[in-house]
Amino acid sequence: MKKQILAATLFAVSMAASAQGQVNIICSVQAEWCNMISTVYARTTGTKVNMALKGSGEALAQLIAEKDNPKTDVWFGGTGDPHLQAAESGLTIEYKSPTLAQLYPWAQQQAEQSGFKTVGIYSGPLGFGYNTELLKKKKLAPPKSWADLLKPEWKGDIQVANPASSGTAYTMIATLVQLMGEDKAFEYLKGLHRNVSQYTRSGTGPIKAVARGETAVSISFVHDAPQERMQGFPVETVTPAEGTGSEIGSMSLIKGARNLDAAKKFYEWALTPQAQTFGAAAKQFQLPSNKSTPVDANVPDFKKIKMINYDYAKYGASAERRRLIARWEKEVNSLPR
Ligand code: S7P
Repeated sequence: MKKQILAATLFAVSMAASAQGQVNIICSVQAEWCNMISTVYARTTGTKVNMALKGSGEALAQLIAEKDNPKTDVWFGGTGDPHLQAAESGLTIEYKSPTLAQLYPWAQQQAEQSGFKTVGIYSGPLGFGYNTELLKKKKLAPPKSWADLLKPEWKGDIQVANPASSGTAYTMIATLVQLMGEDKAFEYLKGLHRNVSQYTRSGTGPIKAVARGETAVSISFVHDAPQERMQGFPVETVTPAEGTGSEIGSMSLIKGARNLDAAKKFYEWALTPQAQTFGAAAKQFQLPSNKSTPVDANVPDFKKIKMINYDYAKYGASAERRRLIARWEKEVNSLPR
């Protein structure tokens, strides 16, 4: 990994002469990765990087709020559905990167179906996190399926994010709807609601709560767990037996960006294999979108997971996303627990 960081640094240094000015980025991956790319990119290109950290749902809300007076140039990372919604709502601009052909088909497809207003930068599957020590204490077996999460033994012991603020939680709803059909999925969500102790604002909150023993189980992206384990927390993950969905973490250029040239340079850099190694270097283990980026051993192996054929176009559409979240608020979140 050290060699890759060096290569990425040298690559960025070689760009230093041409890059100038500043770039305003909303970064929707975890802080360690955001801070690393911000520091390396600023130091090696001479570009001033102003970076704001926000989960995907919150990032979309900010971009909507600043639509008439954009303060952001690039939106880096975060679940793909809100990026597609931003594209559809005219918040982002079309840009066909010359690097597109170097990306995996799922990343290119994300670009094509948005009219090239976003692009895939990583992917990762949804699953469950669990605290091995807490489960041992409670003499409970790890959940293996969506059905298992409805068992009374998990009452008050499951955390998941709130789909109104979290792209991760919206990915869960869209996954369940595709897996079960919409009405059955909502029946399921009502059952799950009885066992949920807390709907967190951000999608990464629940796995951190599991790691720290604040709750037994979370619904999370499985690539968010190894980092917790590396810090010594007793956390493992599993993907549900019935099948699961995944995110296409995305990147978009903002319409009305004040620093468009600098934004495009950052965007191109972020698609290079060298820049994409910073994910794993920051202990974030999504699958990178450039086919030449080395894949860390901690990245979940999609071939071993039962994946649904997630319809990103349908579930990334604004109307569908708004409708499903409103239905969840009305029929699920309003219920007592
Ligand atoms: O970096 C970890 C990760 O799980 O967080 C991203 C995203 O911001 C989550 O957004 P929400 O808080 O809105 O759920 C994911 O894209 C990424 O994999």
